[in-house]
Amino acid sequence: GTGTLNVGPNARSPEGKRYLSAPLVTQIFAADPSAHVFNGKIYVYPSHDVDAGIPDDDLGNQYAMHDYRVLSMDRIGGPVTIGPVAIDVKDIPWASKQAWAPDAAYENGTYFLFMPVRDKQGIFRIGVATSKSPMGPFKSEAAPIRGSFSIDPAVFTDDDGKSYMYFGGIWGGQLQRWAKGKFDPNAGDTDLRQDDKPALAPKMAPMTADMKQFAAPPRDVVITDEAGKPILGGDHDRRFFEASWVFKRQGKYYFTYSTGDTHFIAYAVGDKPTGPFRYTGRILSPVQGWTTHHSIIQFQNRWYLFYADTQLSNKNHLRSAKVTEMFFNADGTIRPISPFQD
Ligand code: FUB
Repeated sequence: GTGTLNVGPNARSPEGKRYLSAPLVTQIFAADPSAHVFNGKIYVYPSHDVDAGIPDDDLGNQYAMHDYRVLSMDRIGGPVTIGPVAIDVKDIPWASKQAWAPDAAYENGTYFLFMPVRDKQGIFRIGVATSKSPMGPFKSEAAPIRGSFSIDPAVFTDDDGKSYMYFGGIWGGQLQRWAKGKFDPNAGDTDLRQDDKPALAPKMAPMTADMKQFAAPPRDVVITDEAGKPILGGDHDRRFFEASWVFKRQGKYYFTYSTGDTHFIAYAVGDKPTGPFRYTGRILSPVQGWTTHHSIIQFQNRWYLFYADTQLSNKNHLRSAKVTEMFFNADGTIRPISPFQD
């Protein structure tokens, strides 16, 4: 019951800090919140965290989620509806386990759920499921997206109607095993271990008009430093780890992501959806818990950051989605957010 949860006005982090925001819901654990505005309403597509009793490791085996549920709300701060199971891994014909951070999109009367899940060989692939309702239930395609791999899909639709999927994650997300173009199970559990070489890049691919396949092979999303040089693998404060999210504001494209083992949400800015993107700064300092994974939406002329922490559980794999307003400076930079009040 919620009686044992660390929630309410007296809630404090293990370091005694007050939280910036309260969990959106306390009845279930919900992480990696991908928020969207459909028909004037906010829908959040999170991972649905459960406790499988698996100890923490660097590959994230403790993140053993097996279904998705959708959250919805009419306004920020209003009541949140928790949808029923939108799709279960057992109803994804190609999948085996670990239903990780999803995303969603709407196109031409259909809602799409994009799902990174391990296939029967244990390799992460990205699948698509469809519904006529934003809450689901969603019906899976028979096979994952051809040429898809790794985790954390984020679909961005540009003003011209073209959609792109950004994806990838190192360590448990397996991106390092694809560095040579095909899956290498011996490529290690973390990264390339080449700290003075460009870091592993997130990937992007344009989507077909039916949103079910890549229209071209995935290519690197290049993130550069101030001098235009690729961020290096050893630069753990700035290099891409996982959790891509792209939005557009005043003609600029913001590629936002998690730095993983340094626990920042960072951003890089570019002039085209294909990049390159120049590292610009941090959006969110470390939350309580190991992972940090967010989304950003504009709703009724304000910008909001959705994120997650372990306020309710103090366990890395039992996370709670939260939201806070996000502000821009006149030069387009984002005012950094702390997830704590003091
Ligand atoms: O929630 C499982 C995985 O952990 C996600 O896919 C990553 O982004 C990280 O949050």
